Amino acid sequence: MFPKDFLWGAASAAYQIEGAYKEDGKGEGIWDHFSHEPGRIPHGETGDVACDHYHRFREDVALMKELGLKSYRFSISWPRVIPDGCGEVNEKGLKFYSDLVDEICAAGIEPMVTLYHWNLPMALYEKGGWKNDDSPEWFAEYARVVVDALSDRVGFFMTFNEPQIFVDGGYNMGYHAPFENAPVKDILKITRNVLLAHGKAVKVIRENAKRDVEVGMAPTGPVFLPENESKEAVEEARKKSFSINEKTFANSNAWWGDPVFLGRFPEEARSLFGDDLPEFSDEEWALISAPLDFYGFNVYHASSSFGPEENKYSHDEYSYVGSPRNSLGWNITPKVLYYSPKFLYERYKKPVMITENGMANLDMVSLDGKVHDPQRIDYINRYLLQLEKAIDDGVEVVGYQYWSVMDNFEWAEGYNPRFGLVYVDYRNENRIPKDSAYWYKNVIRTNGASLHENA
Ligand code: GCO
Repeated sequence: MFPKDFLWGAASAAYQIEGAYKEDGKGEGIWDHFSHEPGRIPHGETGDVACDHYHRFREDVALMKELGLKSYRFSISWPRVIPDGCGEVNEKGLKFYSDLVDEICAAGIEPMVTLYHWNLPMALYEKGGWKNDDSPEWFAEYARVVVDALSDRVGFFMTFNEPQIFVDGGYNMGYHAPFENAPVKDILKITRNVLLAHGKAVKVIRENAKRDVEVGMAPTGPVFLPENESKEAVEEARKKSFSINEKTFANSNAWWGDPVFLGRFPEEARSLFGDDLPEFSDEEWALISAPLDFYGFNVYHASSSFGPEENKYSHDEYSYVGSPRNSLGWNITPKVLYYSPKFLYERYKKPVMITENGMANLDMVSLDGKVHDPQRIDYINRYLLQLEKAIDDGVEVVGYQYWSVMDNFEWAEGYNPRFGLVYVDYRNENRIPKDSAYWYKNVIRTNGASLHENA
């Protein structure tokens, strides 16, 4: 059973929905900049206009209210609030978020703020971005501005969204802005700065919040499923879910989770990097690992699906020739919503909040003018039943934020993948709640009881 005050919600991120990329004094971010480079995004798509949420937020919040959301997770655009990244504050940009928060609160919805969902101010990138040792201080200053403006009404703050993706994907693998393939020593330096930035921001939030706040982070990371339910198989899956290697360490769970929640690097880190492993003083470790209130986790699919050889099907129940996938080709693996909160809760001993989970689908408007998305309904239903099972087995889970509240700009994939509960026609910005939106409304209304109707 889902707990009484379970936070049923949905999520978004500033660059993916806002548009208004140059309006009211907003500065340029790395996503603004790099999406304009030819060849980066299919069809040259950008977030310049996106869902035009900047101008339509009242209509969007009215829809969220209509769907009965209890919480809404969104992010603040750093360059909208501080155009050069540090220094002068753009009051108009800040007012947009203040008005948005007012609107969300008036709708009876709990606002949840993510400080960093990737659109680093370009002016800071030009100074080295996260490679610059001043970056933790820049971030703390930005956090201070946001907390001063919003913490009288906002009760949930998250520092970073998915350091795995913006560090490994942005600086190592180079498939996200700023599209770099930086050497390992840079990734280690970025790690150091991002961890310190996190710690400093948490301190700023704790010391300056005007009401009681819950503070967390929203990482992601590969979670492996056991091949069967035996104790050995579960231990094997757990071990793989927290292991790191020298190539994709920054994409792992433990690389970020262990420092923040356990105050140390994962065990293998020293043997992998020797003296190159970032050093922190005792005070710095205390700052980085200051207690958080929850472990936010973004999760879409399990990683067990492929065997050890890349692209080889394993023989588990989720990955076989023709197995169910979303429109990005991601495996549909409901059990990841059982095992990921379980593994994270057992290792880090913090309540878990699913800060993102959802399905990209080939949604279209039918002849009747509606958007029928039975696959998404089935996806959420299956996943939530597994989450409920984790709760029944004693895992503390405090909320679920469906990704995403509306269709939006899916980074390097552009606008083709549609994750929303609400369909967006980008030609005219019309919104149409999909069948799944009304279905989710009923899940929320019954606090999850309706999930059992078809199961
Ligand atoms: C991420 C981000 C979201 C994505 C979503 C679907 O996980 O990449 O947090 O911004 O849009 O996860 O890929």
